[in-house]
Amino acid sequence: MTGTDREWLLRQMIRIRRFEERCVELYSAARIRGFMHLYIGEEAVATGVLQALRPGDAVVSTYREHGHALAAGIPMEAVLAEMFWRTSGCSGGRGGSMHLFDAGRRFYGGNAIVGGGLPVATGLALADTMRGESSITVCLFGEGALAEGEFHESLNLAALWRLPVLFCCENNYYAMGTALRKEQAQTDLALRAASYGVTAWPVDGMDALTVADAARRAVASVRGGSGPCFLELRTYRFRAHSMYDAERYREKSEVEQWKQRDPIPRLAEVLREEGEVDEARLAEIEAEVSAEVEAAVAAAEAGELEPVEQLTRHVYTERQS
Ligand SMILES: Cc1ncc(C[n+]2csc(CCOP(=O)(O)OP(=O)(O)O)c2C)c(N)n1
Ligand SMILES: [Mg+2]
Repeated sequence: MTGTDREWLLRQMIRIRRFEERCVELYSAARIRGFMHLYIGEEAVATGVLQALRPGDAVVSTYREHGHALAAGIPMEAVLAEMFWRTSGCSGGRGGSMHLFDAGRRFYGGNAIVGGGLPVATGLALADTMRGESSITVCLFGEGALAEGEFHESLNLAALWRLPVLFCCENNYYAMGTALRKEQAQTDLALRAASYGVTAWPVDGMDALTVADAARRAVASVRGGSGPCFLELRTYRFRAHSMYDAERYREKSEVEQWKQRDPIPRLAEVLREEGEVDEARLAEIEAEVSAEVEAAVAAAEAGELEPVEQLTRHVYTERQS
């Protein structure tokens, strides 16, 4: 990777982190309401995976998708406006935090259903193949999805039909309060994917450079027609499952240990050591990101709510006159 690419990774991770830290404040002030799931700690996955894509590739995500949406290029203003339910939001204010969507960028959500994205991604890849397109589909999901039938159906069909899907499992070791080790006998998730004939391997999901390398290799293989790949990205969420969670299922010391592997200072340190950024450059990036976040807040605050008369739009087919 060139120095510019590596700085891009760092900048994206900082954008996601600062954005969500601001979202916590806005949530506490009741400016954002409803469910909200933070990605803090997992930023190396979204940035490392999505940098490997080309325009025209599709992305399917989960309810923990602010980072995926930002790294996929959806403007921060459109993401935050969506969380404020404004018409200027990327889903027209009808989706909120869990349903960020941007068909133009081929970002197909944001999905509240655990495992719900896997068949969507498999179907998108099938459609692209039938149309003769060279695009691929990346599907991001938590390790909780492996307990769903959709995981097994999707991996089987994608492998059987050699579809261009990159399955990216964000293994943060917990599905709400359920620890992976208490739920599954086989916790080597790449092995489980491999049993379907899918090329699969585990990746250190706390290191953006490692994720980026793995994603590039996997994307090249998928685009080259070798069928689907599966990456088990081992990561950790530093915050609660959602905004309401007493976190009684894990020790504080475990969280602290994982924080030692925070992907942002880790990459900043590498770039500093190799002379690609210095303190002044880091401060500049932070200042630019802070200005971007504040501009997004101001734009979201100023955005309009959809008039009540239009609430049934997109629910029923509109009568053609
Ligand atoms: C089909 C289905 N079952 C249960 C739920 C409730 N639920 C919401 S999030 C979640 C945990 C999923 O964990 P994981 O897939 O590991 O993703 P993470 O939240 O860790 O990113 C569950 C069980 C749901 N949304 N959908
Ligand atoms: Mg999980």
